[in-house]
Amino acid sequence: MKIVGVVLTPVAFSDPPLLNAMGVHEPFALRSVVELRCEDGVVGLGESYGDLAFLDQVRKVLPELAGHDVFDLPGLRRIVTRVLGGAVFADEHGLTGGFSVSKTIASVYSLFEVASMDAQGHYLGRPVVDLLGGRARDEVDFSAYLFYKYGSHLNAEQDVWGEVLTPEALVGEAKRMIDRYGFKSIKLKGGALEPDHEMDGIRALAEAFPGHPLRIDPNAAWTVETSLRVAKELEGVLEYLEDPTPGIDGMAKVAEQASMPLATNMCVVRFEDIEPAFRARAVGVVLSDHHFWGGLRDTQALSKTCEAFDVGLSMHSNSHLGISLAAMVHVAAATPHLTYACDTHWPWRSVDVIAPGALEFRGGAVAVPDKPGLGIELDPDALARAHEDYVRCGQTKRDDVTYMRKFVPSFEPNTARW
Ligand code: GKR
Ligand code: MG
Repeated sequence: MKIVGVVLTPVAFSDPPLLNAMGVHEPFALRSVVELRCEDGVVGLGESYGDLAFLDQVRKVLPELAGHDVFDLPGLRRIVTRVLGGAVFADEHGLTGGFSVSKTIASVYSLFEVASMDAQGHYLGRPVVDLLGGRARDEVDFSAYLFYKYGSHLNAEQDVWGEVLTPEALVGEAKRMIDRYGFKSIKLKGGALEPDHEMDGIRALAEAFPGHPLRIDPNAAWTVETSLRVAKELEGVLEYLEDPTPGIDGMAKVAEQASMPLATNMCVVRFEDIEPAFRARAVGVVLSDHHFWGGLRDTQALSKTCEAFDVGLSMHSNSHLGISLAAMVHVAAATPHLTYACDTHWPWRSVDVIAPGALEFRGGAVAVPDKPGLGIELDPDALARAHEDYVRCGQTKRDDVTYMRKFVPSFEPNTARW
């Protein structure tokens, strides 16, 4: 089934002022939506990053896709590799590890692979999970992804979540999220406040939600020494400790003494990172993310590799909309070795580009859609509104650091500062 046209739409959606080691989320998060228009009126959907640097790479590939068969995924990868050559898309937020030629190719390929598989599913009348080998599970567990946050954006009214800078407010945020979505595990984005303050937050969560596995992810904001202190103090409390410190060597030093596994979406972000990281025993859990690991099928390959080395697999997220959530659900359902609840930023967004109802959270899990393809439909009016927001907001990249300096002029990113 041949591609006859491709529409790429950059979109923006409002995002609360969430804190992390690099600063604070800007008023809008950016994404890209791709529609692969195929013969017989079939359309395949994909979603990925919306930074201009990424869109520039994607745009180079678009003219090469006409006439390509959506079932020819190796051919798709060859096109992306040929067109992008030595290009590197460098994200500015730095929260998903370094960028490289192979990661750039994997990221751009992934956008079109997902859309191709959605189109394949529509053509065959089967859900994407079936095209990936079938269901290892009928529903996919997600974790409550908590953030410290400011109460409002600059010059704006307080948002519905309010300010969250204390353990009490953090428990309130978790309660609100768990009441609404039923999450059974909890992840705290750390690296925003002093480590002792964040440990108090974790202890408050452990007390308020007994039996809920807990994780903290400071995005490499801590030194090896601080990471070891946190690991010691939170022994028996954390399910895993995510990216406490930068680099494979630093992670290996922490892993050697920490009692809980270390997880990462920063020091193992490409297949080339696996050998040195696993050899150094730096990580016990890899956070997959089809957006930069080369799509849905490469995510399954990552899972198999982790299984062979007795390393766990979880799933990373960034601010995203429903097309990405659908893709995450299908690949997670088709991946037997996925040993932890997946991350999602879903609760933080308030609009979407897909028609409502296809993806619902019950008991913290999303049932795998039965309908063909990803099982979702684009809402053209919502897409148009999100594109207008993209044009109106004027943001062209994610830049948490510069925005943070409007709140705290002397702010410096926290990477390994504590
Ligand atoms: O949304 O601020 C955020 C997160 O910090 C995100 O950008 C990270 O990539 O969630 C991610 C993570 O697990 O590191
Ligand atoms: Mg992380």
